[in-house]
Amino acid sequence: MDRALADAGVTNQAVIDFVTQWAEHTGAERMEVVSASDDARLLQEGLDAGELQPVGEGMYYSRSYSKDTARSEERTIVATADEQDRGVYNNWKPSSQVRPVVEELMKGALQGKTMYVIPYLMSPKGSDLDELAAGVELTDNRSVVLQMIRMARVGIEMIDDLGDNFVKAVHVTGDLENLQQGTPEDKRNFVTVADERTILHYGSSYGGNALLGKIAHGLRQASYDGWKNGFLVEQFMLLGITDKETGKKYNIAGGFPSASGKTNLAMTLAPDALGDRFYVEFYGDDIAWIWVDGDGVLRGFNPENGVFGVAKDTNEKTNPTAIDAIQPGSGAIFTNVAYNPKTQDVWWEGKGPKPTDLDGWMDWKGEVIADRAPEHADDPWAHPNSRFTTTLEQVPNVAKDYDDPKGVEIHGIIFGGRTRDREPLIRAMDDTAEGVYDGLTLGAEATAAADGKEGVLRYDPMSMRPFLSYGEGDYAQHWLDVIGRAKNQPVFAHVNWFQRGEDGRFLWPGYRENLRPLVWLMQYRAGEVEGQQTPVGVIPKREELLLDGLDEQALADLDTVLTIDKARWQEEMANREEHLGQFRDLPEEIWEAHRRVNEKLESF
Ligand code: GTP
Ligand code: SPV
Ligand code: MN
Repeated sequence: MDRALADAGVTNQAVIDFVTQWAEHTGAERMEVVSASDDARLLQEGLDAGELQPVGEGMYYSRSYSKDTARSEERTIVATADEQDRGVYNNWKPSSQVRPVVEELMKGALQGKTMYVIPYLMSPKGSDLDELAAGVELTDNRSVVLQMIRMARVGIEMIDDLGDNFVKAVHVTGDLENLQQGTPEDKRNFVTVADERTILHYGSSYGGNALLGKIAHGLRQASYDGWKNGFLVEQFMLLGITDKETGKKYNIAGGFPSASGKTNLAMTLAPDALGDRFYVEFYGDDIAWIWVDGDGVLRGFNPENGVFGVAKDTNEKTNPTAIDAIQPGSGAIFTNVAYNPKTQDVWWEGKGPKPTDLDGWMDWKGEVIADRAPEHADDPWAHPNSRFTTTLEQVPNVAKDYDDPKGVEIHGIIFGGRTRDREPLIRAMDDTAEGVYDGLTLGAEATAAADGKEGVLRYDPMSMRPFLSYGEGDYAQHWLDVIGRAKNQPVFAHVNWFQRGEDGRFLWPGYRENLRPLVWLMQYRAGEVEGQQTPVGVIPKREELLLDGLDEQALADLDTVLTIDKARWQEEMANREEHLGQFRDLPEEIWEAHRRVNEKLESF
């Protein structure tokens, strides 16, 4: 075991101690320290073992166990020694109570197996946050290693010089067919011991449950670290828009709940979407770390190295950029989509026409589609939370400075979600407290990204509900403190691409067209348009939006998505009061913002 560490060039004694202790505890038979340069070999091993299947040249398919296809929010716990860290949403438990439970589940669990050691950095190397971005994930699962290589910067050289400053992350897959997922006897436990910077996840090989650098560290642990160290960690996309006419560039960060449009927004606003005037650059699609630098400038970066995107409805028309990023040779991995071993092809709902020749096609469960019983004929081929994994490098409009450890200036912060009524296309807010209040009251329909939640209306503060690590009142105060320190106050906005008509259709075409309201927001911030005041923010005047090329139906529906429904909003305000009322120590500034909006609505 020690040899494996020495051969891999690990000299950091704290890493050696951590790995050795867990190798003993789990009883691992072998150990392998991995780096990004091991990718080709591990892919071949995965293919040979049947864990992966080829998709054309240089792309891969994997299927996870059918009861293990999304994050489990009920089984996710934040543990610390201090009960003050208990929030409404973080599922807080005392670490003295939960740590022993997971440790017991992991004891001896790797007998006869290989323990992969994944040293990683959740940041571009060389940032001021390196010490908080470093981690070592231990896992028994080769597919998890391959995903981590895509999603993080992996290799001992990333962290060997950082001493004990790394997150200790242990992942054990467990016997997936005998974990009683979703029953009262559920054995899965996904624990972040935030004050010990330790992550212990047992019982899944899927995405946010298993790629510990991404969600458990990059969002959950990091939000705790950010609270203690003065920066924000959010489930945000990050993009830049340049107006070639004025030469100005605006960077916008934004929170949308899981599977609600971050990847698509950050990627698909391709340069040609609105004629030739704007240039759009991709920075990140799921996580942003945001801070105020020594000059008082609000900045942020994407700590990830890749994209773990929702496959459903990704196609040449909705998101050509994503399609470009998952071409032969890209190294992309598709998970839980439909697969055809004969043609080595993949398919998902909304990819394009459904294959008419069923020969060879298998659905996300691995069942032969041609053999389906009649009552299952219309079941989806792909799981609604099926995904593709690819690296930032593969994204054609990735920003030149995407891996600059200094990050980029942030000019705007937006929130949005799946909201079928009430929320207009866009409303801007200049006041920071009102912007923070707006984020805290983000309400939307939940999606298939979490087990058993699809369609339920719920509040999801800043889109961080599943990832919050401490109390919401403290979280709100932290937001006010960090943004308050910036000399470049960002403009805030709430957007909604998902308003529906009475017939259920989306009233706004969305996807690439979402550039139009964002351009309006840039122009609003620059004082080039003034919009119209409403109690809940400034919304565009119809003529201020760039409408060239927008289709007839969208033009006809436009007035509806630019309307504030007073009665519906007043109903919402009562719900908000109840929602905010649950939070301990909510700052008075947030209540004041709530009351201001209420008063404005009354006289509207
Ligand atoms: P996570 O990775 O789970 O955090 O999700 P995300 O917020 O990045 O979601 P993503 O962009 O992958 O979108 C999820 C689903 O919403 C996909 O099926 C998209 O096709 C769909 N979607 C995204 N943008 C739009 C839009 O503007 N309009 C409509 N109607 N659907 C959209
Ligand atoms: C999400 O669920 O918000 C994701 C995907 O980004 S996962 O990595 O599975 O958490
Ligand atoms: Mn996400």
